[in-house]
Amino acid sequence: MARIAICAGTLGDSEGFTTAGTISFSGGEVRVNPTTTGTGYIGLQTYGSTGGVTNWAAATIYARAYFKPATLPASGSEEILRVYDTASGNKLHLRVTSAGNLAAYDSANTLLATGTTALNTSTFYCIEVQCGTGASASYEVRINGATELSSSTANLGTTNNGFVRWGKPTNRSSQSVDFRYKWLAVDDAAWPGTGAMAVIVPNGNGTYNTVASGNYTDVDETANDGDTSYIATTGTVGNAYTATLQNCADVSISGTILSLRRTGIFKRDGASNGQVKVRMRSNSTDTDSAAFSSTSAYAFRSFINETNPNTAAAWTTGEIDALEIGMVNDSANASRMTATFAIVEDRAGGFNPSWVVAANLTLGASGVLA
Ligand SMILES: [Ca+2]
Ligand SMILES: [Ca+2]
Ligand SMILES: [Ca+2]
Repeated sequence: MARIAICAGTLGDSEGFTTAGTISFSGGEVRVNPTTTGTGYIGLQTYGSTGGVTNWAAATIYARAYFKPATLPASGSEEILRVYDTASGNKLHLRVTSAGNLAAYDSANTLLATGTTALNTSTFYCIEVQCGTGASASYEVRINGATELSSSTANLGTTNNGFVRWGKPTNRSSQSVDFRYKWLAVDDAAWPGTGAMAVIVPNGNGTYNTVASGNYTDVDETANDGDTSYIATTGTVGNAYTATLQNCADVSISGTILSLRRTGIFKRDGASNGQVKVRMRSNSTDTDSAAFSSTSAYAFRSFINETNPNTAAAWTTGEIDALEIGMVNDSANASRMTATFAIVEDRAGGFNPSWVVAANLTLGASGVLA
């Protein structure tokens, strides 16, 4: 295994993941800014065999986010990440103190250690956290690739990792904070390292276009618009739709491709549940997901590929430029797709996390100043 979740944080919504409390998505960032005792978070899980979000069950996970503490707690410390087991029990959490230092706590919420690096309120840092399993197990926290905190004898609980929440999941010191996140990744085999993400959206109708209504302009928005615009299938099994997508150069993707997540957002078209598959077309070969039901509410379906399933080798930017994604109808009942897109993660993206971004500038989708 490898990448088990990625979230660009730039689409304008939660990209299918669970959120709670004070959280918003704009300007290419995930913003968690609860006041005083308030909380807020985005929870990252993985995508099951039919693309729905579900807990993982990994003995060790490596979670990464680019993190900027725009407002630190005025006193004490507040959580910025919590790792949960498969039964929603505590494993490990990370706080930032009023001085900008990271502090790690074990499954009993007991302080393990406080770091010495002071995080600046105007800088994005690549924060990575390894969390193992066991009453005496390994954890490590890295800032921009350098070890900040670690132990091989931490009490991280005996139940495997289930999910993580970035943000302030629990109130600790009753302090207002303003935390910014982007480019969230979780891996179950290795440190994610640096990685920028960009989103490519439909820009034309592709190879397949046997639908009842709609075209690529109805599925090209980032924050999905529900029933305002959508593609509706016919009730014929095997009828399909694929869209062409923006090219890598359009969104500043270059170099080594680490992963590609393809997502569609589906519901039924009518009173009866339908059944659909997500289709991806690369090098004139179709890769279809397992079939899943479309129901009365829109649901995200996502699949991650670190390699191109057509070649079993790393993605090339040329292959991504020629990629098509869409859906296959697999039922006598019709279904709707309101949006589809792919999130592409590359190694560098031209982004140096040590850059200080001036207050009047913002970072674009791949970390280029916009
Ligand atoms: Ca549109
Ligand atoms: Ca293209
Ligand atoms: Ca739409």
